[in-house]
Amino acid sequence: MPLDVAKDPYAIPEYLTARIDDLGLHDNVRDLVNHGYTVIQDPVAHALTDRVREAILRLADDTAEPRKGQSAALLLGRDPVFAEAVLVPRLLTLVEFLVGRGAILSQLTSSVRGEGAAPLALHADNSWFPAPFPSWEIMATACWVTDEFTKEGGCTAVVPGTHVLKRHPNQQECAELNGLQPIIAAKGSLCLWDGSVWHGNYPRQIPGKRVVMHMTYTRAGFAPVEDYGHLDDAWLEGQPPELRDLLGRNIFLGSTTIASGGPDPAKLMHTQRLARSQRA
Ligand SMILES: O=C(O)CCC(=O)C(=O)O
Ligand SMILES: [Fe+2]
Repeated sequence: MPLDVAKDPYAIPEYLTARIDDLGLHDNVRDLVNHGYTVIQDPVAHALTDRVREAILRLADDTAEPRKGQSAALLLGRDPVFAEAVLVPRLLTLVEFLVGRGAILSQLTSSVRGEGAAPLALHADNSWFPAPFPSWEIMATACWVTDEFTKEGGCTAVVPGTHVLKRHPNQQECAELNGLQPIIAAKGSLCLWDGSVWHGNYPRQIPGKRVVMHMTYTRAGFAPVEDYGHLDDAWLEGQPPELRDLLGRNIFLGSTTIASGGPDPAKLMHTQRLARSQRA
């Protein structure tokens, strides 16, 4: 089945063709190529959805202030359902289409949004990379809808087609939100996008809780070659401060803990400053 955009990086690799055929994913591939996102229906995901939602709500209550009740992070291993959830066949196949064979789980976190929750600003998930983004995708993110995605309910919002621009939205684009569309999706849907497409979400205007699991996968090549996790603060004591930088200890990547429910805020701000200074 020919794709509308005939670009080499988007060609389906031979080893994936049979899986994409068998699982009936050609429409999803076409969405990803043409719009930068797609909504996946997988019976395995639908069967797990109630358990995913219950586990997130339970674990979000265990999170310390100020994120208590609003997020639970570092989810894999905290409930058996998550090990099943990261392997949903249709999701993994499309993740592989976007970010290659051997893709690595980068983040498994969640958000709980109640009535009045503020909108999330427009962004591309390639947040820590300068433009132009490479022609191939760095990362893929899926949002697992555990209730229902409606505009009033504060669903994800996307500007379809912006993935081909290969850059971040600028201030004016973030303010104007031209072309922004809601991703309307039923309970149990998986909304998947690449790291380049511009998206955010709508404020929540209705009672109840929007509970979403955020699943990020990245290319195998982005993992460090060597893991220096064993070099602790005691080892770093008295060493030049640049060594801490080189080991990534001052940036937010890897700083999420179960108790905090998200990355270290000071490190996140520091990383944002670093990323902004390298952007055009
Ligand atoms: O919460 C949402 O609707 C979108 C969150 C988001 O931007 C993401 O997971 O990349
Ligand atoms: Fe995002």
